[in-house]
Amino acid sequence: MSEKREEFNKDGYSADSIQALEGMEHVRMRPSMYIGDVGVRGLHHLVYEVVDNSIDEALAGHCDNITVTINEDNSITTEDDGRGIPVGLHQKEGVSALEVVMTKIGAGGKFDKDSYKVSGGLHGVGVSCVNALSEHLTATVYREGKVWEQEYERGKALYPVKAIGDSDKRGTTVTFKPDPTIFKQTLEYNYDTLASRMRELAYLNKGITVHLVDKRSKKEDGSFEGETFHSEEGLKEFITFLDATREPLMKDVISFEGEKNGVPVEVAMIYNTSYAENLHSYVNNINTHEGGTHLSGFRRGLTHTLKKYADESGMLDKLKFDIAGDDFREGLTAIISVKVQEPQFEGQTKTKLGNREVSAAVSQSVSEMLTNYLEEHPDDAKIIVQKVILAAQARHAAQKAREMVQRKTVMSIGGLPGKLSDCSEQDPAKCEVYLVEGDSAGGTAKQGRDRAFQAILPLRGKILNVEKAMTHKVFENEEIKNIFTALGVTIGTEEDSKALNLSKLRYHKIVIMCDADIDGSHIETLILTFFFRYMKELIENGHIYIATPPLYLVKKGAKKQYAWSDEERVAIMEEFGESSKIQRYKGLGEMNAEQLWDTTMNPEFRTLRQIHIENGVEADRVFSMLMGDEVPPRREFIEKNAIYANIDA
Ligand code: 0RA
Repeated sequence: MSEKREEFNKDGYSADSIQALEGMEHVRMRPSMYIGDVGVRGLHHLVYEVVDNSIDEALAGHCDNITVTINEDNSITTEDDGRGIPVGLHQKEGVSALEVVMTKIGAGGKFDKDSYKVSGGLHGVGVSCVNALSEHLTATVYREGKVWEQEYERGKALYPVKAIGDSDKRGTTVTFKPDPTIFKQTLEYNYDTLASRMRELAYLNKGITVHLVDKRSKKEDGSFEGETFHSEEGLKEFITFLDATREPLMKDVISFEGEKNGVPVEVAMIYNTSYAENLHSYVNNINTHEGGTHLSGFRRGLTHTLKKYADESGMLDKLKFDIAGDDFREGLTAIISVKVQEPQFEGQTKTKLGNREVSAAVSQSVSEMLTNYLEEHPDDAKIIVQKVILAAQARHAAQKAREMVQRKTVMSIGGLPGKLSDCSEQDPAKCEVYLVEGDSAGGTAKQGRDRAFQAILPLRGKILNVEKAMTHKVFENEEIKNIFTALGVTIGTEEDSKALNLSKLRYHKIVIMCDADIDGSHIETLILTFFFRYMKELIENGHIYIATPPLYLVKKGAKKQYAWSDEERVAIMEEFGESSKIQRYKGLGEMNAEQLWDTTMNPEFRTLRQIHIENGVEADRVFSMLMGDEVPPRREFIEKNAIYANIDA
């Protein structure tokens, strides 16, 4: 690299790289524009961004292994055995290609036109963005018999790339430590979050091996916690993993892959005995949870093919009902993964594919491949058609039940459930409703609340497990009807029987308040399952919260303090000294109205946990596992609880 040195000024930068720096400054000024947010999500996003580069290298056929290590200090190291980022002079920029990749926004792998580059994180911003947002980053490249290195601080190179040794290895290693002045909320990596993403990447890119190592936790034998993810069959195995606790209707997962009009399409699907539709779609390894053209293409191809097959089989001849699109997807779990060269992302969270051409490509691929499959597997074909007929029958029953709910909702005055104690405020943005476990706690909450803006809806004991119930049973259930009418939410339009209408939502905060024990957690999960399956948008729009009642009251004389955990209790007892008295709250019912207000309902002091969906695919799997047929390992879930975020609200 020595002959290039003259081109650097005294700080080691060429004129062009100064321009690049301005881009980097912009990333630091507006990080959310590049990585979504600077909270937990953004922090994890940094890892995905770096790993995506290695995945690209693997997709180009040059890399088999990727290792992600969470270091003891919560810095991250990613290693791959690819070709290594080039270290030679980049003609236009006048510095090494490595420095360009690391310090120029949007540089990516542009100088390698042959590579089939389709991955790239949610925002596709590249590793330079991670560099800009790291207090320190080291890039090490093994290439051409040498080890090359360059370090950076907050995106600025500390010295030109240098050779630091010899090696016959090939690959790229990046270690970065997120900048605490940017990530103010937390710097701590969550193992499970990274594990879900690495597992997902292994399923989406079959053949690649992804290792995850957590150096923060040592096992008894001295090795570190970690997992290795590898899938030979890709999406097919992903479906098996997702549906592990559902009962399949067929022996094998249906899977196919092909390419239409330059769009590679991969699909895997299975029908199970449940009533839920679980479609997950990906574009360039990104979960498009708002769907888009690839998903609508899949739906169209599926409906068209199955309908044609069913018509021709004569199985529909005696049917008195029409068959709707939904009916073809009841009990269906499917994953659609496409690779698009220039994806256009739309929607609120930029996770909806907009490219029009993809719709036809997917629909044609699915039609062709599924038609072949049905012809070759007549037994499976018959099972699917029977399931569709059952779904159509159930839908008609559900339609009737739903109309009942609607009718009640429309007449809003007098139509509200008798058990609802409404608030006086009319502006939904200022209103809250507490869904309270049990009538007695409901009574306490009613006394304790601020009736100006807090409404109370007591729910009787365990609400229906919607995961196991047919749709019409859900709409016939008293408690669930009450939730719909109290919230002012209606469901189903002419075109889409599952569309939610939230325009008349009566409360912007919906707070689930249950006992702080295992039963309470179970009820919480039942209610969350209901929202996840039937009113997902309420979760996505941030309307759903969980109240956190205290576990203990510690008293000494006139002094009293509440504790939400055993550690807190111990700390308070130490502070109060000997002879402090402890009351353990086994349920909401043991608190009086004033205590409930002080600890759990008063906006000034309470902590509400806002529910958000971190990973829709994983959330789907967890709900089906918890609430499906198999005895649920609920306790473990409640302790680990991956879908909650603790946020003050
Ligand atoms: C562009 C060209 C070449 C390699 C890469 C990019 C590359 C980038 C990353 C990022 C992480 N790991 C990576 N591995 C490789 C190689 C071009 C060549 O050798 O001909």
